[in-house]
Amino acid sequence: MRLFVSAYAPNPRRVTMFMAEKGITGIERVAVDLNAGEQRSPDFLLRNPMARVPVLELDDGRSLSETRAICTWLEGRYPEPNLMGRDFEERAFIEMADRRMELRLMLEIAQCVRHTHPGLAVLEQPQFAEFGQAQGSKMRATARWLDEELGRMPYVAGERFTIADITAFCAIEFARGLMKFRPGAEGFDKLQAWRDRIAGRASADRSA
Ligand SMILES: N[C@@H](CCC(=O)N[C@@H](CS)C(=O)NCC(=O)O)C(=O)O
Repeated sequence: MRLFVSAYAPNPRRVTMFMAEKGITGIERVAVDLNAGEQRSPDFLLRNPMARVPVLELDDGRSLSETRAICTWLEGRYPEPNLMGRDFEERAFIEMADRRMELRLMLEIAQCVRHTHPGLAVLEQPQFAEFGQAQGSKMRATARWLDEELGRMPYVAGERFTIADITAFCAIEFARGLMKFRPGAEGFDKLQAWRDRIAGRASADRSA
């Protein structure tokens, strides 16, 4: 198997952190240079016509993309430790939390950065700065809500560490770099404390 990734990109990081939590080793990593447009090369488009990383190439040659789908596959192949739910009910609640993190927090951060940061102009054309700034405000509203949630429970989906924490953490870390977002500096103390706790996990180490 091979995993197509890109340095500093948050979605591939979700998969590599998920793998580190499970202690999965032996999957070769192939670096895709997004700034050079390698994700739009004919070869790569055969793997993922959406021109995005991550992509997991399976042993039978098929390519699986979409971060959550890759994690679902890995969870099935390497069930322990469980990160996506043990029964249908737990799976549903974890999916709810994870999709909120992906479709709100991560997407708002990605849209903000892609439309406001000069370094992302190579990936996003045209850039709409006003739209990007509005996404930044929406992200802060989501962060405020998450901060309150984390006052009631220790992890994003409840009482234990799950894929939803990985999605949220990778989003926040991306915002930390490119939006200079520090939850504590904006009054989100519980979000900051959660972030610092997750950052202490071995899987949060980029080289993991
Ligand atoms: N929905 C996709 C999103 C993947 C995605 O947006 N990947 C970014 C890197 S984090 C990418 O490949 N960007 C390349 C581009 O915009 O051309 C997933 O969940 O994997």
